[in-house]
Amino acid sequence: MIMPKPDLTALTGGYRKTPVLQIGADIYCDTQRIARELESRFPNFPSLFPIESSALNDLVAAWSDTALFRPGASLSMGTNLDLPEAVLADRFAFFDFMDRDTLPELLPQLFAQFRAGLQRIEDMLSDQRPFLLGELPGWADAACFAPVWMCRTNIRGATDLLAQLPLLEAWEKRVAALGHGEPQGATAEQAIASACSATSVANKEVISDAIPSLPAGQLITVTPEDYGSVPVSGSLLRLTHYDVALKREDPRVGEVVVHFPRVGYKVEKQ
Ligand SMILES: N[C@@H](CCC(=O)N[C@@H](CS)C(=O)NCC(=O)O)C(=O)O
Repeated sequence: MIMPKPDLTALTGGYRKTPVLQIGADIYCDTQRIARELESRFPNFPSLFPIESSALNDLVAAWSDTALFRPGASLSMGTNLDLPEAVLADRFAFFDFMDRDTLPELLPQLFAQFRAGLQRIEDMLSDQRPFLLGELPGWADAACFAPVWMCRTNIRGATDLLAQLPLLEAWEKRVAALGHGEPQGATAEQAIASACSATSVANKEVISDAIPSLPAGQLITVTPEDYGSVPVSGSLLRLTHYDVALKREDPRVGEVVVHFPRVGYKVEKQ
């Protein structure tokens, strides 16, 4: 739950956020990148990006990951200051947009911001559509469900906010009813063994109009622009307007390719 996360960072090269997707020797960081990978690997499952709302799904998810998540995460911390000190210290160091000393006095403003964000979800559903972008559930629903779940389970005193939003609550039930499939657990040792025995399936592609302009094989770092900004180093394998990927070696996991979204990440020459 807290740093250090030696098994995770052996795979990612330092990225420590939750969640990360691993398939063999390919490691996908950030839900934005994970969703697109699942979409391309499992085309026979119902799409996360229905054709009529494909790019909008990314935009709504980006809003949820910033304007909705930030006050939500701040409230999760600020209404739970009796958590174990090790967890508080880890999260306050990680979420550098919150200040431990001023958080208690900011709670009313954070509740206001979070409530205003929830209202946008209610408004998206105002024409009685079942899901945020239309008839079909998509990535926008999954992404917005997360802060609502956070509200229901972590933020003290916030379930009253949800009770004021009937369309949101009905939508929340529909999304929850989609379920979680049939998950099977794996240990960290199994994950590492799977990386060791697999070879990456990533395609090399560095586009000619990439910014910055870099050759494949260049030693680079990729760093989240927002918080948890640990740089990951390796040699450039992919750079497009959608994603960036680097190849790296680790004594425990062998050669792996670590993938990130392009939006929200810094790519720099080492
Ligand atoms: N933009 C990232 C945000 C990820 C994020 O902030 N995750 C939080 C949990 S909600 C986290 O990593 N918390 C600290 C931890 O799990 O160590 C994504 O969409 O995956």
